[in-house]
Amino acid sequence: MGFFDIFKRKKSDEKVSNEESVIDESQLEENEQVTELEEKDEEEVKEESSENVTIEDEKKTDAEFESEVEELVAKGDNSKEKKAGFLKRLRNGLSKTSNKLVGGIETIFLGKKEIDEELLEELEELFVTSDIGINTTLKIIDAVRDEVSRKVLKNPEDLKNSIKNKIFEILNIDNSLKQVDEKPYVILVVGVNGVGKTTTIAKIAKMFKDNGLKTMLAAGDTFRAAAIDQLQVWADRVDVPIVKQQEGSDPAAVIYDAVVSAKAKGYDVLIADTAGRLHTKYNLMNELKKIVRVVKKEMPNAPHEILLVLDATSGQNAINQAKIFNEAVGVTGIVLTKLDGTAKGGVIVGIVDELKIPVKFIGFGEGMDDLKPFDAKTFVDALFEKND
Ligand SMILES: Nc1nc2c(ncn2[C@@H]2O[C@H](COP(=O)(O)OP(=O)(O)O)[C@@H](O)[C@H]2O)c(=O)[nH]1
Ligand SMILES: [Mg+2]
Repeated sequence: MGFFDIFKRKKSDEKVSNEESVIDESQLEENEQVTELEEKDEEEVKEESSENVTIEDEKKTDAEFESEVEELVAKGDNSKEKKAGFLKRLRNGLSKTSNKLVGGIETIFLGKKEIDEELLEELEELFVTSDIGINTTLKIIDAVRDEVSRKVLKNPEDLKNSIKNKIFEILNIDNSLKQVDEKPYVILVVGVNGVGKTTTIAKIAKMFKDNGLKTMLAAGDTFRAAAIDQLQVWADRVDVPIVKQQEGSDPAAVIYDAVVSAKAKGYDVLIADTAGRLHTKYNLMNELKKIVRVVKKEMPNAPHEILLVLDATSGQNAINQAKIFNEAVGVTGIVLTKLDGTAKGGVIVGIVDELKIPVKFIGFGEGMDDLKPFDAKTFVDALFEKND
C-alpha cells in the first residue's frame, strides 16, 4: 500500500481498476496523468511502492546505484535520480546528528577490543547528549548490557549493529496515514509558533498534489496578517487554492468554510493551518478544541489526521509540547522538522519511545522537497551512514 493511499478502496472501484492498464510510475511521478492512486489495483500499488525500491536499492553500493542512475537518466527515466537526490538530501540533513552519534560511537570504540562497563557509560552519556532522552537511553543501554553478559555481543562492531537495530525497533511503529471513505480528507496542523507548520503544510500539499490528489489549504492562523500572507505565497508556489479571511477572524469559522468549500468542489484533501501563539483573549488549546468541534459538525469523522509539528532543535521541550497538544486535541501523528539544523536529532527516538505517537513526516530543510514520509529503515540507515 502506498503512503498516500488515504482513501479506502470500494468494491466497485476494484472491478474498474482490474480492467485498467498498468500505470507507468514515471508518469505518475511527473503528475502528467491525474489518476488517483485509490483507483489502482492493490497489486499494482504494491509493485510501485517506493518501499520496494528501497529494499532493492539497499543491496547496491553507492557507486553502483549512481552509475545506474546515470544510465537511467540517459534513457530519460529520472525516477531513480529523484530517489538518489532524496537520499543525498536526507543524509546531508541528518549529518550533524549522524556525526555526533555515529562519530561519537566510533570515537568511544577507538582502540577498544572488548566491551567493558566504562564503554557502556560513555555510550550512555553520548545518547543523552544526542537528546535521545534518559528513559530511552537507559532502556537501550540495559538491553545491550544484558546482551554483553549473555555473550551475544562479542566486540564493538556487534555492539554498534545492536544499537542500530534497537533504534530501528523503537522507530518502526505503524505510521501510515489513516484511511477513510469520505472526502475531503481533513488534516489539521498544530504546534507552537516557529516550528515550521506553514512550511510543512506547503511541502505536504505538494506531495499530495504530485500524487494526483486535489488539495486545498485553509489559513487557520488568523492571529497575524503575515501568517495568512505567508500561506498564500506557498499556496501560489504549490499552485493549490486557499480559503482565507482577514486577520483576527475566527479560525474555527475559516476552517469550517474551507471544509464546506472543499466538499462542494470535490477536493480530495484539505490541510488547515493554525496559530501557534496564545491569543490575548483566547487560550490556544481552547481555540484548537473549538476548531475540532466545529469541523465535526460538518464531518463527524474529521479531522482525519491531527499532525503536531515539532522542531527537532528544541530538544526535550518537544516531548513536553507533544504531551500538552495530545491531551488537548489528540495528536494522530508527529512531523519532526529542522532535523538538518541540529546535532540532537536523537530526540526522534525518545519521542516515539515515550509517546508511542508515530512520526509521519520528517523535515530536513527549507526547500519544498525537504520533507518525506518517515520511514524507519531509511532514517536509521542515513543516520548510521558515515559522513566525511
Ligand atoms: N532548516 C530548516 N528550516 C525550516 C524547516 N521547516 C521550517 N523551517 C523554517 O522555520 C521557520 C518557521 O517556519 P514556519 O513554517 O513559518 O513556522 P510556523 O510558525 O510553525 O508556521 C521558517 O524560516 C522556515 O523556513 C526545516 O525542516 N529545516
Ligand atoms: Mg505559520
